[in-house]
Amino acid sequence: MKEKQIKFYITTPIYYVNDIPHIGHSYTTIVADIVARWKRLNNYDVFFLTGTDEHGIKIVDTAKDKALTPKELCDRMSLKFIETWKLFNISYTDFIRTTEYRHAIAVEKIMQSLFDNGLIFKKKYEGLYCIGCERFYAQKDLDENGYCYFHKTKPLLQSEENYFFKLSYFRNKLLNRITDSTHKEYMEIQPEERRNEIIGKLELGLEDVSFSRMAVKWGVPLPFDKTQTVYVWVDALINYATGVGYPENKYKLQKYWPADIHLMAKDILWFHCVILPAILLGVGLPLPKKIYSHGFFTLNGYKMSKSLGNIISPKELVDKYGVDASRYLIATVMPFGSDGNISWQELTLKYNTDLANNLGNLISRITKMAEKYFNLCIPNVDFDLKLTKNIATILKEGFIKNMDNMQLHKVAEILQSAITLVNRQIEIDTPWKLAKTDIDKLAICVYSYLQAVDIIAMYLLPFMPTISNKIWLIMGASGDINEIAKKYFADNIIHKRGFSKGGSRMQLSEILFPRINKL
Ligand code: ME8
Repeated sequence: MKEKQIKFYITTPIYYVNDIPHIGHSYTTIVADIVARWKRLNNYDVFFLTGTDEHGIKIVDTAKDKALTPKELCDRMSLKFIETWKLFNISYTDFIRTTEYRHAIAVEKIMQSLFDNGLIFKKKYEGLYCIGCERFYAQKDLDENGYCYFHKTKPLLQSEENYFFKLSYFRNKLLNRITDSTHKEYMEIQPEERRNEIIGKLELGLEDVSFSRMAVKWGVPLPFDKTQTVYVWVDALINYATGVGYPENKYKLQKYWPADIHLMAKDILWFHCVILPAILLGVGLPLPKKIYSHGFFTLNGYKMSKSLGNIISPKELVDKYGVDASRYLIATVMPFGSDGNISWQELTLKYNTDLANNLGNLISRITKMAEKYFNLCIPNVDFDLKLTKNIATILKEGFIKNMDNMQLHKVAEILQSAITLVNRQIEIDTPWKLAKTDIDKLAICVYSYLQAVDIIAMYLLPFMPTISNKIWLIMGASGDINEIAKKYFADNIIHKRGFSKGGSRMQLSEILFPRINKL
């Protein structure tokens, strides 16, 4: 009987189309992809949603600057995100655009429900608005010169009559869901220090927020007052429900809702931990299970963004390191949760150390040995299980412990230690001496290295989907690596005959990770 799959719903933010995709956006999306792939390999029914945020004043202004209509800008720029995710081999289930019809229906339905539930009221409002963030700020939230911390620009005074959401009504409920881990709808926020910041702010009190705009025409009109459009952030947050079928596809919604993980950087945590859950409470939808925020990639201490002109483009990165290596480097170069100042030197150093010198070198040594002593034919012997079992244990424990917490830099360390272990075993065995004294023992050694590398390749799959498959073929392993890995992760049995079968042929390979000499 087929085992029932557990669902796993993971999301990235939907990115604004005023900016071109850079490695900041790529970081979140690649991390989400690695986790999604890992979950699929562990037999979860994964729904992975990403997309673009296409309404609001920022988009209108950018389109005007480029002499385009907002729709033309959105079509062009959302395509750039789709192309970038294709470049990085991102395995999303759906790509949502907030200008799609299905999304307008969802936004209208939610706004109408909030209105019908008595949670929306009209009020005149005056405040300081940062267009970069698309939000109002109190003076105390700005720096000493009155500038936004994220965009280094001065928010402008805006005043209009808007529809407000009774956010204050949800303060205690939210605090309860965030702090009481025994609550059946407990919402976990990570990392801990960000969670504490959110709790601290909630404890100070919550003010009602404006949920509509009179002056912004590029948005979804309010169903109960067509002269105003829905505030872009509310429109954006609803994408997570639209993506899994809200409101019409009840089956899909029931299957995947709520999200198991909403992933993002710290800049937009408040919206996800406070505004989104309050909307969901207001319409009676369950709250997300986990909200994970990571740090910023910074260049010269500033968050990377097009407006600051300090971006590294995905194409530059892939041209230099290749697709799979770029995925690995971006996802593991900084600890998840902290900020990381990034440089080409640092990336190249990590590429040379982890990939060219450790993994690449291991594959090349084993293939050379197999070619020289066995003409690339896998020896037909029983292998020594000790090395393989060690590798399997290190990897299994490391992945289980760190993958669900997104600690991908730790997972990378564990992968590297497993690779180092095989490299070290080769030094201990001294195959070049055995070739002269004990060819049977050499056969057992080489066969053991192959089995160990097969297991490493399976664990590398979420990070390097193409190169793992290549390594699998080089090692002469047969069958679809993805299917075999699924079975292996489920029962965790290393059979004495292994994955690379005795008598099969290995393949010679090009150098997988050519060393880069210029830092
Ligand atoms: O905020 N370092 O969109 P956005 C790390 N549309 N991550 C970065 C980054 C950097 N330098 N720059 C961007 C929005 N990111 C809204 C979201 S969701 C309902 C609406 C990533 O285009 C990171 O995930 O400004 C951050 O949270 C997101 O891009 C912001 O993307």
